[in-house]
Amino acid sequence: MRRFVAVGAWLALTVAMSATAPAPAAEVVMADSRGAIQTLLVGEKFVPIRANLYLPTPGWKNLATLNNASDAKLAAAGNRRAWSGRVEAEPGRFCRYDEVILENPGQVSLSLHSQPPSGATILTLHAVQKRYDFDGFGWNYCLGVDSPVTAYTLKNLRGVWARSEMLLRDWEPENDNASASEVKWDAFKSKDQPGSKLRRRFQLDQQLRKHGLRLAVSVWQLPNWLYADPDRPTSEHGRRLAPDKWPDLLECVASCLLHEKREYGVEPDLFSFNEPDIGVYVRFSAEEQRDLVRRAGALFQKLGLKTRLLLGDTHSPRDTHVYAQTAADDPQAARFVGALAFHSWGGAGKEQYKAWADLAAKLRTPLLVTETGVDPEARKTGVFDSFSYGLREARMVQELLLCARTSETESFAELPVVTVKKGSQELSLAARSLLTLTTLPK
Ligand SMILES: [Ca+2]
Repeated sequence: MRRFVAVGAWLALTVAMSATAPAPAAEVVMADSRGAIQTLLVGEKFVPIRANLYLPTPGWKNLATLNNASDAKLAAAGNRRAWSGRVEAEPGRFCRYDEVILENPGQVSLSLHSQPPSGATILTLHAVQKRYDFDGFGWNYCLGVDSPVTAYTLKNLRGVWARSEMLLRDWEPENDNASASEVKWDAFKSKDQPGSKLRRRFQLDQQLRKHGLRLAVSVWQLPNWLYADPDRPTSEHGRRLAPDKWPDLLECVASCLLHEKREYGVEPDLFSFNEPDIGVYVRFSAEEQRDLVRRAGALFQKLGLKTRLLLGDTHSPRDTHVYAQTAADDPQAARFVGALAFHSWGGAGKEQYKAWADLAAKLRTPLLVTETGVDPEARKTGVFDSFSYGLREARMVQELLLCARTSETESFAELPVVTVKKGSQELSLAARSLLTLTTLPK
């Protein structure tokens, strides 16, 4: 799909002046030969200011900017400088741009416009062709749940799903007893104290339910005593469950779910381990995940829990469907799968997304994108707080919607087909039962 965005920007920078200061000289904008602004010189001080033009480009390479401009021309007269040129948004297709900077005492004005290549884009809504389903968006409440972001998003955003963390390290920091079949409830319940992180977690799940959200809970970390390598740092990836601790793990998870059901009236819809394919922070082989689905699914059913297994929940969308395939191919496991999921970090090709959609169709379950985003480190670096990152993320969501395909699950509501036509190219937006959970900043 060819995408162009016409970007217009106007910026006025006013520099505070003392009333007793002498008449100021004009401020000076430092820009390169193409018009990309580097700094602003105010008096004798340099103020680092960046202004640029960003164009979405196909695939996952960097966005085209003024740094890629060609045929740039500069015309200067008095306090006015004007640049014009063109930026290659994709091979052989150029956007024109015009930029004007006016420098006045105490104020600098900038205008920046681009024009997409000519040619009409036709959008047609086929309202009678109802073939696809899209459940909606959701949110991850796994990090910084006490931040204002949680309260704000619950109040202001309409979601369908939410994902929270199952805190097994807080639930069973030490083994309750030597038997995995006898739950020592007093030991467990004593961990659920007023003001504890664990209590807050259960209360948050209650809040999410009150907002009408369906709920998936995921385990990130185990208590150290359940790991095969209990002395390794908790932050390391790829740690494994001790082979003889399977019954203890299942007791730990099931008792946590039972406690939440009895004391808080909440039964999560789905349960998973976060990114088990690479072990953030518990690694399971594909066969081990199949066994987890079989064993946990059977135990939940025996205990009367409605919670089903979320299969996959992999760290990336690229060819990772193979990891989930093992459990999907096993009838004893597949019957306990409530949904299929991957994380979209780094993006994927159309065929790679389609492979996930095919697997979801085979399982006849919804396909969830339980973490949607471009860069998993963005919340640490703050890079998400930029125009270019926002564009990349918007494009990713669009591609997720495009590449997931027809739902064969008839019980779901359906959405109409939309066709986009530009020149000789035409494509249909096809969303099957798909959910994206945005990862909220900490
Ligand atoms: Ca135990």
